[in-house]
Amino acid sequence: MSDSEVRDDVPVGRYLAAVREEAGLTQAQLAAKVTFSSTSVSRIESGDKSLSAEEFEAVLKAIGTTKARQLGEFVNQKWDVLERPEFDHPNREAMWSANVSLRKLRKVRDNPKVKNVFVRQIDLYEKELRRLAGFLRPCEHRVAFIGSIGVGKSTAICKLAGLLKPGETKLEREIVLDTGAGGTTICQVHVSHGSQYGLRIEPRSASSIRKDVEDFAEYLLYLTRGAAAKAGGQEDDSPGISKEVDRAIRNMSGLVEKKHKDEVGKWVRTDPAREVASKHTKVDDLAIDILTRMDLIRRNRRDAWYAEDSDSHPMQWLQQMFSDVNNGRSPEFTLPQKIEVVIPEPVFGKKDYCLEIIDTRGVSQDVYAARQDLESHFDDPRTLVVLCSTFFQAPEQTVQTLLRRAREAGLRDIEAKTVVLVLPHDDQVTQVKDNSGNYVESKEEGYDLKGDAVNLSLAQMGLGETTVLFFNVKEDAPQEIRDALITKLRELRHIYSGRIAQLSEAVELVIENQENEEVRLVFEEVNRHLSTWIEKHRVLEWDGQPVQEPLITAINNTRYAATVRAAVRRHGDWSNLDYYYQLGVGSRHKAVGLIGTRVGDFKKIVEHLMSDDQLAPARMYLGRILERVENSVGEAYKRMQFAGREVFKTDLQRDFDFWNWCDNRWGKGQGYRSAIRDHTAKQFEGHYEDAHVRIKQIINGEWEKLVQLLDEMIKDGGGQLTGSPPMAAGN
Ligand SMILES: Nc1nc2c(ncn2[C@@H]2O[C@H](COP(=O)(O)OP(=O)(O)OP(=O)(O)O)[C@@H](O)[C@H]2O)c(=O)[nH]1
Ligand SMILES: [Mg+2]
Repeated sequence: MSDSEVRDDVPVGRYLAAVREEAGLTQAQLAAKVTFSSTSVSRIESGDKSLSAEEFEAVLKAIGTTKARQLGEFVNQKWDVLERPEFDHPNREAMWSANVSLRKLRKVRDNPKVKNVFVRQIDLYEKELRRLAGFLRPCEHRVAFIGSIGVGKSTAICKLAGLLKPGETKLEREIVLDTGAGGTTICQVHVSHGSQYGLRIEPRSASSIRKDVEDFAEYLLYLTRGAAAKAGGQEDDSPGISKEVDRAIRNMSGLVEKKHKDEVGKWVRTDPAREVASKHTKVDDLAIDILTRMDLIRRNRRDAWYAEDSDSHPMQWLQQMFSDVNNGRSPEFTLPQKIEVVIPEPVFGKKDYCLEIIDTRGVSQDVYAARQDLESHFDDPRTLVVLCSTFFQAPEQTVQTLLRRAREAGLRDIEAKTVVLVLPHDDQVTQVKDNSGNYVESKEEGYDLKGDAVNLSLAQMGLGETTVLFFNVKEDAPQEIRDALITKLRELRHIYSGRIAQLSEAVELVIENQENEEVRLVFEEVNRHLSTWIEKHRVLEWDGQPVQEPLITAINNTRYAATVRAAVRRHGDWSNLDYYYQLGVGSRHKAVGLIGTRVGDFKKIVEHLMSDDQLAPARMYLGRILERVENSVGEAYKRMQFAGREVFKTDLQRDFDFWNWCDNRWGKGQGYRSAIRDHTAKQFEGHYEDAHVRIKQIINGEWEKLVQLLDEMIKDGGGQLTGSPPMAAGN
């Protein structure tokens, strides 16, 4: 190190303070070890005083820990390709390794003697290194809790995130988020770290609220007409909208059911909503009446923040505020589509990660679990999915459906990003019996036995590596679950740093072999094999399931006709039964069937080549090709899903004949759900020719893109075909 000042682009003082604290030294103790005063140490740490390189070295030596040595190395590192991360970045070493490898690649590229076959490898490795480092750089992650209504998601989240009102002994009074008998959380709730306690909402659109109110109104009219309506053909007594929304509309419009004692002391219930309904005959008129009572214009508040001088405890304030918003009881807030709960401490107490916990609206038995707001979490590579299950049924149906669907969607790394969280209540675990029919003797034994059963079910789905955790909120230490979730996130990130390590190894091989003629010939042979395969498979063979399959399944798995009716009222655009989302999924399934099968074939060829000892020098390279292809396929599936949704939306949403038919079918006798299901299936067979053609074109286009990617990686001259400049950033 020279005697110049320590680099000023690194907050050395802040890092030194952390390293000193970790070593258990006070500023005075450190000062005593070097020739500084305590004040100087303090000024260095706050960044007010700069250090010479010698002084810095002396301070690090005085601290004397491994961390101090690492800090010295870190400050001297030349981050010339990637941006320098923070010293406490959890994957700093992997990122450094990426930086070094990228630098080396740059140098190899500058060698005029390097042959084409190596240039293409350089391109591939560069793109992959940048992609992986790009994933690792941010430490933001989401942890999404998903499961059936009433399994205890909100309760578990509050226990884990410390959202607890002090001084309460009863569980439901202690929990800050709204909890109840099921059907409680009205929309997705995000818990994140901010400057103060508060709450922000994203409002639902006026038109979607109106649709909900129309459903509610139709249901009320049915109730007030009673038997007459039944004769007209309504086949069940579900309101269509969810329980959570029903409750909020009643609160917002002041039409809450009341309970009082009659003259003889018997409890009777009156429903003012029915009284209002009895004054109307038309759904529209009643809906407008209710909407007027809801006074949406006045409900324009979007956030609320805890006042420091408030008399109440922040948790008590948050609990009240959240409950008011979640139930539609606050006159200033409208129906939310998302609630953000902000707390002034890092979530889970983690400073090196920035976590956001997502509570989701429970999956009701009335509808199919395959909702976009839930499944989208699987597609986000940064989100950990926590599938919550009751104890006795673990892994319950909702969990299984979502996992099966994630597999069908062609997702990689499902096990790496999913946790099954089993939530035993009270003494449920003691009711487990072992193989000989005896009750278990301890909680651990109960968890073990149940864990085996859950693991077996998951293994039968081909997902045996999924983490299974047990959490009894009344007994088990939240810290253990927090730690397990963080470990899972670490492992998820570790997959990426592991891939960087493999790439770094591959880079070393390129450097070693760049002028080696023998190795070049091996690569050329490998590429010849792969090229032959590509030539044979340039065009996709068309067949497979119809795109409407998941939609038909979703209609079929809906319990009440009123739910299907509610989707029809919205021309298919409804979160509980979303026609377009399911058609997007259907299009994705088609891509998985066609492209996925092809890629599976390709993988076999690559693995075969990798097992050939004569081609050993190309193993690393082949592995990287596979990795790149698999990642690109995953991206293609996501694009396909999005495109499928949009393509059908254009045609189907405007198909007024179709929707009119579905609308008119309501009230004309039993079997509404199957009638709509069959009519929908038939409609897709004979209509939307353009949309079907478009889907085919898009899937073919995605395959062409993948083939082009392979060409670029493998074929002679492919590198030039891309037209991309050397060292293009990202992928
Ligand atoms: N006895 C007992 N009750 C529990 C436990 N965990 C949750 N509960 C209760 O179960 C009910 C449902 O819990 P919630 O946390 O509201 O469940 P949820 O999954 O968020 O429900 P939704 O928001 O409706 O999907 C509440 O009444 C909780 O108080 C537990 O470990 N023991
Ligand atoms: Mg909840």
